[in-house]
Amino acid sequence: MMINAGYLLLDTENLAGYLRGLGHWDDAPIEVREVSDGNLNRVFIASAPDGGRGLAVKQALPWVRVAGPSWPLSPDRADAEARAYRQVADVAPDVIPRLHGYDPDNHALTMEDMSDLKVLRTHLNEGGGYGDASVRIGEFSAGLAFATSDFGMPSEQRKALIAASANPELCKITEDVVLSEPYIEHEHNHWHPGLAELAAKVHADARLRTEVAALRHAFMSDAQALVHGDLHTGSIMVGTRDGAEVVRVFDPEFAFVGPVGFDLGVYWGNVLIAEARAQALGTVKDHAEQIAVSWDAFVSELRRRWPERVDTFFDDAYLDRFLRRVWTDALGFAGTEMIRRVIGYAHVGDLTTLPDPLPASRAVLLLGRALILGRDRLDGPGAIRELVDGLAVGTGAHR
Ligand code: SR1
Ligand code: MG
Repeated sequence: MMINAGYLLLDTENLAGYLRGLGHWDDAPIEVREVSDGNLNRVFIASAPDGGRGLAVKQALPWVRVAGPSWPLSPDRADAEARAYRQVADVAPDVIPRLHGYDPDNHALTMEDMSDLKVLRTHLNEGGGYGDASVRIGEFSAGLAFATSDFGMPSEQRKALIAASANPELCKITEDVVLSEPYIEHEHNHWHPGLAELAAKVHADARLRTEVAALRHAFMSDAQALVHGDLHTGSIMVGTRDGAEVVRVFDPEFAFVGPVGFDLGVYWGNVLIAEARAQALGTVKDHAEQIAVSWDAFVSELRRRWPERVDTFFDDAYLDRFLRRVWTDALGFAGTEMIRRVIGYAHVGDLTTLPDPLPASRAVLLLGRALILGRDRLDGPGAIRELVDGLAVGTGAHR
C-alpha cells in the first residue's frame, strides 16, 4: 500500500537519487542497504562498492517505525535530533558522528557512516567488553552537565537553551513508556508469561509508584542540563579506527534540558541488564563495575571543570550536594529503565534472546525495584555491587 506522508519516504531504490540531488554523492556507483534497528526511525547506509566511502541517512517516519501508522508520531523529531547533534558538537565533537547535513523538508539527516563500528548492546550480547566506553560516557555526561547547566553557561543564555531544546513529543514518550505505563495496566505493556504474578505485584505496589512519580516529576521539571535522553547501550557504538579505540554516542532525538542523572541512569540500567544476561549465561565479566567506572569519570570531569564555573555562588559544598543528587537520581532512573525493559513496551535482546529469559528478567525487575526504593540509602558503587551479587540469576534465587 502506498502511503502519502506528505514528503519523500526514502527507500533502497530512491536513496541514491536523493543523495545525488542534495550533492552528498556524485555520479560514482553507490550501493544502498537498510539497517533500521531502533524503534522509531529508518536508517540506510550508502556506500561505494569498493568500500571506499559511505554515508548514513536517518529518516523520521510520521509514525513509530516498529508500530506502524497505528502509532502516529510527528517526523519533526528529526529537527530535535539535528539540533541536539549541533548542540553536542559544541561540547563533545569527538564523541558523536559527523553530521553532513539535515534536510528538514524530508526529516532526514545525512551522517558519518559508522558501519565499521558495532552497537554496544550487540557487542556485549556477543560477549565483548566495554573497553573505554564507560569512561567516555561518564566524561560525555559530565561535559554536557557542565557546559549546558548554570555552572558553565550564563543564566540568560541558559534560559534560551532551555526554550530552544524543548522536545515535548519525545519527552512525553519517555514520561509514558518509561516513567508511568509499566506501573499501571496499559495496552503497551507485555511480559514473559512466567512474570504475570510479579507484573501484577508491580502494578499494585503503591510505594514503588510514588517513588516513580517522584522520578517522573524530576524528569518533567528539573531543567538542569542538556541530556541525550535515551542513552542506552543501543545508542552507543564501539570499535577501532587506525588502531585507536572509538566510542560514539548517537540517536540524540530525545535530547532536552533535564535531570543530569537521567543519561547515567539509563546507561547503568542497561549495564545491569547486561550483567543479568551474563549471569544467566555463566559468562560474567565486569558489567556491574561499569557503574563505578562511568561514575568516577563523571565526577572527575565535573570536578576538573568546576573552577571554570561562571557563577561562583555555587560553592564547593554545593558541588558535593549536586553530585549526591545526580547519583541518587541516576540510580532511580536506572531502576525505571530496567523495569520498563521487562514489563513495558520496548524490551531488549539482552533478555529476549536468552535460551530461558525468565530468571534474568525476574532478577532485572527486582533489582530495578530495589534501586528505585533504595536510591537514597545506596551510598556508592560498592553498595550496588552487593545488590548485584544478590541477583544470583544462575541459582534461580529469584524464581
Ligand atoms: C515507542 S518508542 C519506545 C522506545 O524506543 C526508543 O528507542 C526509546 O528508548 C523509547 O523509550
Ligand atoms: Mg534510538
